Amino acid sequence: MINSSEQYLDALGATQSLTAEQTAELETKGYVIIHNVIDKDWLEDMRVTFDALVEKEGDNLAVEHHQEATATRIANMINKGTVWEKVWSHPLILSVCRHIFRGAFKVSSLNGREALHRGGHQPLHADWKKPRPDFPKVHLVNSIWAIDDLSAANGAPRIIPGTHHRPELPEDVLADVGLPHPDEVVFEAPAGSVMIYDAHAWHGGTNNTVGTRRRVLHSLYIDREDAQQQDQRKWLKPETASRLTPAQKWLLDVL
Ligand SMILES: O=C(O)CCC(=O)C(=O)O
Repeated sequence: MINSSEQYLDALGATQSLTAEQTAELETKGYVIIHNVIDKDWLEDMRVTFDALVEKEGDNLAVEHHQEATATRIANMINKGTVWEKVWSHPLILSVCRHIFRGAFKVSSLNGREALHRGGHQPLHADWKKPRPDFPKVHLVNSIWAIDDLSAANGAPRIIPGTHHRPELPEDVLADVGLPHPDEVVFEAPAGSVMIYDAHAWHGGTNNTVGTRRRVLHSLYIDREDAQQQDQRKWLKPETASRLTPAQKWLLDVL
């Protein structure tokens, strides 16, 4: 019988070794980019399901979390299609999370986002906004999944390498968090790539100046002691729960 975090993570396949280069990048930059995580058929399934949700939910999109004026958002995706289950419980992503957290974690939320034409710019921010008396403990790890090709022109996310080592929030130290940052790196990558990052690092969406499709997923993980962005005990539908393994339920903290 499984009864420890380590055993659940093993059962989820979070046992993959990171390369020395990935380990070094996570330490120095705070993020790593992995290509070809999503294959062609899975991508197609994601695109169709993403667009069907947008069509179906209309004005109610992302009411479970928050709406954004110039970007389409979908929240609570854990309950919105089997195609997403391989995302939030992906063994490689969980292996990277295990490395970054160095302790037990759980899913915080799974959301979708698409910067609309001439929209999508966000201030630089860290996903964890609370004080950090326990710095440098990691509370949040995020992964951005490219469903479409991401480019600087179509609003790919930017991230400032090394800022995961800073205890301050960008708004506390930068004169204007809306401006380009001299050190920023834009996550330009082909569809199917995933950027995993320590979500204390400063980052944000950029403007989609050309209007090409730019759908992404945000699969967010949090220290097991912290509160999920999307309380899975409240939101998990019986229909979703019926498909999940005990280890997946542990990862959602609904066991
Ligand atoms: O999708 C992106 O470009 C990043 C979005 C982001 O950082 C956020 O919504 O908090």
